[in-house]
Amino acid sequence: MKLLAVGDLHLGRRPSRLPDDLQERARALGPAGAWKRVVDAALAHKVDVLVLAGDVTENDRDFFEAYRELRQGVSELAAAGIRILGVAGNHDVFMLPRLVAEIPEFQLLGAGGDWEAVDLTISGEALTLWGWSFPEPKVSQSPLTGAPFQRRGEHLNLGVLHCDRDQTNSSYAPVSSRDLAAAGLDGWLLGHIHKPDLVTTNAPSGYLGCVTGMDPGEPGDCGPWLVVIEQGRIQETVQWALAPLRWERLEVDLTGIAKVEEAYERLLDKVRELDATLSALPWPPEAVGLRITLTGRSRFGHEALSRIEQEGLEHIHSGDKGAQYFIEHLTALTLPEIALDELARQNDPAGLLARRLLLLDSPEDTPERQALIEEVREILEQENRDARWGGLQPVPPDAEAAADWARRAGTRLLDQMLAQLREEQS
Ligand SMILES: [Mn+2]
Repeated sequence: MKLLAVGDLHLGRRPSRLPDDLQERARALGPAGAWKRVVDAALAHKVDVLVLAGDVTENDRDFFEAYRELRQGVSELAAAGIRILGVAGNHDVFMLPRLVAEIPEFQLLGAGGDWEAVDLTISGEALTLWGWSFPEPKVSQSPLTGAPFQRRGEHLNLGVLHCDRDQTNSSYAPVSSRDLAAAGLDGWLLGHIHKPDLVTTNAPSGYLGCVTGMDPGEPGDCGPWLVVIEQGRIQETVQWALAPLRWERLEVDLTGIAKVEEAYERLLDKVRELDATLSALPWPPEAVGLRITLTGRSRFGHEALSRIEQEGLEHIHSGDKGAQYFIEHLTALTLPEIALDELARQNDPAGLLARRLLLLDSPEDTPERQALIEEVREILEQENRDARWGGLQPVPPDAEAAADWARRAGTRLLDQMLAQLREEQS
């Protein structure tokens, strides 16, 4: 039996951080395009069952858009004899039951927050799926409390749940890893967190993750998980990384470049290298957003950054399979070529800055370092208290985050100072 487990789809949501020239393809790169890829892959690989772990739709608005897309895919799957089951998450509490009422091929599990078990027997394999759906958008109690898992049958039993794991005070169905393990089922297919866990055959329990790149901060593979059941047990689990939009982080080391143009060449080499890997995947992405950091020791750090920005970030490379690569974010963390120790002996602003940068790399219990970091945290916290960021509920920086921030800001400033000095000298 082939079961395809699909995590957070969020139909109706548009991917964020897309450049202007990809805006017209936002639908194809977002959840709608990802869902189409899921349906096509499920048909091509002849899966038997498709399970959705909640947050299938983004919210109660955009009903018709999400409805049309879901309806289309479900009809195609159902026509091929594929069973479709799912639970509601915190995003689609009202939407999913409404959709399901109109799409009878889609079976909602555990409506209203009552655990439900469904027995499936397909090509000689028996499986019981346990599901629970959000009864309202916020649930502060663990749905595992009082769940009737003691009624489990002899054959394979898997749970499908949208929940917040190991977040005791969460309003999104908090459950503990320990309770999940103690529930007595053979595995858990979880929704809610967009970063996938490794769901292995030994421990087939974890977050399925989102189906296309939702957050530039979460790079790497996204897509549903195939679970192969044979002779009453899970034989194989594999993630189908079929996301049309993918986020990646790239580090480009500028050490040793002789002129600023070489920075762009090095960047393109890195992108080509990445594309060689990605275009060889079974489902190459259509667009790849890059978070790029320029590193190494070079006096061209700052200049390279503005040069790359001038060249344009929107479309830097077309891959072998036509994937479009764009830059989502670019930072220069290059260090000046001049040795800091040497510079630190100077009695000028550059020397003072160099001494402070060296201080950041001294042992953590150095009193001068601690004082410097306190000063930095004070500045960052003042910025956090600024009303403009109020809606984001900024987290106060810890000592290492403050040191990191100071290192970046200081390095950038030193880069600029040295460039200025060189200009004055020439
Ligand atoms: Mn959720």
